[in-house]
Amino acid sequence: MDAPTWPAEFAARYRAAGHWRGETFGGVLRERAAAHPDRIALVDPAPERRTWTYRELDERADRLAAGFLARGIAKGDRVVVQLPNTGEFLEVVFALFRIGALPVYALPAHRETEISHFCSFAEAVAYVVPDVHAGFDHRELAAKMRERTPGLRHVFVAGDPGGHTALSEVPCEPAGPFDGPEPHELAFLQLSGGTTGLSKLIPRTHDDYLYSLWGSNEICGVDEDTRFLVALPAAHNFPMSSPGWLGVLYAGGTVVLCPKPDPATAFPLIERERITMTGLVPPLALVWTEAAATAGHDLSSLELMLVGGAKYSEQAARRLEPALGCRLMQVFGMAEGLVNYTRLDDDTETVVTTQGRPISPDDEIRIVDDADRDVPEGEFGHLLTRGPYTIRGYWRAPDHNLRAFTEDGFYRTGDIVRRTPTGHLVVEGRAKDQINRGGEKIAPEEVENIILAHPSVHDVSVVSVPDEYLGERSLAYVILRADAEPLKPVAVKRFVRERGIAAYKVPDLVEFVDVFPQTGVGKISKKHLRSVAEQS
Ligand code: J2J
Repeated sequence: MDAPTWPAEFAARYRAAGHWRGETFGGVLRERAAAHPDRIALVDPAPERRTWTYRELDERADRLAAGFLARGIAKGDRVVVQLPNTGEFLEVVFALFRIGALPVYALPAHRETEISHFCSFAEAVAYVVPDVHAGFDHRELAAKMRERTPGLRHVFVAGDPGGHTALSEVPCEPAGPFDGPEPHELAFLQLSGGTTGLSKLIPRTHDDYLYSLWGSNEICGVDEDTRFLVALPAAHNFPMSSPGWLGVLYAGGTVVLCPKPDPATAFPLIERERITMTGLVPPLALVWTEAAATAGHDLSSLELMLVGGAKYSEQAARRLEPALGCRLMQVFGMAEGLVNYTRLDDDTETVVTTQGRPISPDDEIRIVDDADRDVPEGEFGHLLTRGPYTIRGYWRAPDHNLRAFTEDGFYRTGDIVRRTPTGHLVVEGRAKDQINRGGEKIAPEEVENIILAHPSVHDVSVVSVPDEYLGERSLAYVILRADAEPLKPVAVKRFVRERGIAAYKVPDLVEFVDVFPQTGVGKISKKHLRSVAEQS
């Protein structure tokens, strides 16, 4: 088996409670297309405004699915999808959902290091890319991946294909019915933020994810009148599911894709498309809050703004509602499952000082000390969780799963939280070795391994340092070899960048030191390093 799943008695309980409804993504789109074929499902505003009705999206997914099948992509196959916020992204994933092939959601910022890992670890048969995005030619990267990954049989390009296959050539007439996935089967592989080296893959089923969608829709008030702006990268779990574009399509609303999340791009779209809801990470929420007063755009259609992905400061949270003229909802979620929201009827204090409470009455929450003993109510500790949409294990990672999950199936989130008397969680910090750079997660070990490959470097430790705008930035402490020529910080950064890695993982700061602070057992103390960094 590729990943542990819910024990039978839990699955039966979640079905009996009505959480798992026995639907699939492909089936849901089909039903919505039958119920309201001519309603607009999707708007891609750039470079020319394109729209898809529910019927068009459904037909398009069918034709693409037929084309993928004809090229030998089958149920259970993995397909790395790296597309920006464009209509093709949704067409491709719905086509794959229909076949039961599993999208592996790469982010547009990912480069050689990450993509190579996804292609080889997931044993992907296909890789879907744009031609050129944000000045980067994805076709060249794709060519390298094909050379390096023998099982990678296809590269599909949205746009000019170069030497690969144009996505526009793929669709064809469906040749007849085929076996799609069952509701309890996997729908896709989402990415973990990662703590130990490269990202783990998160196996999500149709049943469990769809439950998190309709639970989110209820809480956020999503319905067919919702017009949702996808401002963050559509492949990220937050804009996909909380309630995200998948939640909005589930409810029969309209999804509008935003090519870039800056106010200059987003505000005119909000005005023109009469956007009612969107979601942002805290640094962007800050920028929008500051820009709203002078932007000169009518944002009055906006009813709800979700902010999550990283800690949102109370002061910033207090300023959002008056500046943007909409409700704020904080969301504390994770691609592994558990999602918490403040509620529409929570008072302002709760909305600005907490990160919300779980979606489901069947989300089990434990807050424990280092020895896994429950802490007294109201005190802070490690957050463990188990429930109807939280995975029981990562994909093909049995050793890691032993550490990341308790024996009875609770996921160790790595977050330090406390619970208020109303059941809301407050995120106090993090125990996992991860940097949260404005919502973008960095596994220090992944960056350390790259820097260690530099011939002049003896040792390295990457830690987070506080940052007013991003919350955290990354700092690499580097010990050079005794015989090495001195290096400049910029040379280390260039070395990392040239290795091919997402730009947000390149260390913001580099400092050369002679020794790291040590703990009693001789291991580098990240906690200590962080406090040294904070004082300097
Ligand atoms: C503090 N830390 C937070 C918050 C996430 C909705 C929203 C976010 C994500 C996400 C998501 C936080 N305050 N409000 O998938 O559906 C940190 C925690 C958490 C980790 C998960 C969703 N919201 N975090 O951010 O998988 O440390 O999901 O464990 O990217 O982000 O990261 P990720």
